[in-house]
Amino acid sequence: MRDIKLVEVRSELAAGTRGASMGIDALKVASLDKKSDFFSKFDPVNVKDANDYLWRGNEHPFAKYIDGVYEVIHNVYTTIKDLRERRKFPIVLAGDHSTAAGTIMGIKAAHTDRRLGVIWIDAHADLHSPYTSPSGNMHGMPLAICLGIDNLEQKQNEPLPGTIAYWEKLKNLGGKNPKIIPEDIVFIGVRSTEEPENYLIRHHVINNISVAESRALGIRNTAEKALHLLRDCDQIYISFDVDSLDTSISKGTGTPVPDGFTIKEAVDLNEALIKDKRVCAWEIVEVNPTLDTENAMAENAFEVLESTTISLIQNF
Ligand code: HAR
Ligand code: MN
Ligand code: MN
Ligand code: MN
Repeated sequence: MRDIKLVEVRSELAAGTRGASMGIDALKVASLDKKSDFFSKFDPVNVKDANDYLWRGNEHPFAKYIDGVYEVIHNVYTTIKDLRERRKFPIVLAGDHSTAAGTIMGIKAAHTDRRLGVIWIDAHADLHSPYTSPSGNMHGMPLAICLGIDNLEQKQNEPLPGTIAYWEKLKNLGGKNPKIIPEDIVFIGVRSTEEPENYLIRHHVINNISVAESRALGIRNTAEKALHLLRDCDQIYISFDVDSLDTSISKGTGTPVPDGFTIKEAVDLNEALIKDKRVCAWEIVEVNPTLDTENAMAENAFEVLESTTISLIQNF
């Protein structure tokens, strides 16, 4: 029996549009509207956010609010490390996706000897550094933080010395760098990347199972393929960014991208993936109800959250 712990992180600073910190509460509203008792079953841990930085102004154009983002990632890291040391299974509900860096650091720090694989279900590759980011939004950077990759070969920006100091601190948070290696990442549904990311994907041969390939394979075989690609890993973390879903489903996320997964595909995919006994944490991010109509994205995302959790409980 898995000992599930819900972790709530109202992260906000690393997205380009405001409102992702309300995503968790939108999921709760969705659960009530659907008359689900899901949230009554868990006593969540709340990770402290740093959203007050929004009122202090941003001093880091190529890594916006990196001082506040650092605090939140640090808080997520210590929370997840503690939970994994106590053999809990974290289900992380977060706002912006930068928190995934803290989740990865925490999992790794709790069991440094275990090789960690990452299944990243997202429209984006989130492989930028302050040297390459087109937006300076740090939700596009969590995998680069954990890989310890600056990608200076593809340098576009000249970050300020103060920004670089924070970036170095971030990469070194949570023990020895890197926490993961490129071959232990499997992207699913990535379809909106910039050239500096494409360079890394090519150079390190990072696997991406596209939406089209998933459909050709069938969702079950897609899950099997992803898990097989990580056959040398001892533990696996799944990160589900709701912008992996198709834009037809909802506008309620900061950076929607066309040609994504249907809800049924996302449900089937996550249900299948979480049955692998090496999976040790699951995360859902980037619901933004302020961009939405009638909470549609949260209602859809809640279906994925609930069905994935039930699959986890039923399988163990
Ligand atoms: N790659 C773009 C950037 O860095 C878009 C970032 C991504 N948005 C996310 N991450 N939601 O998955 O600006
Ligand atoms: Mn993302
Ligand atoms: Mn995304
Ligand atoms: Mn290499």
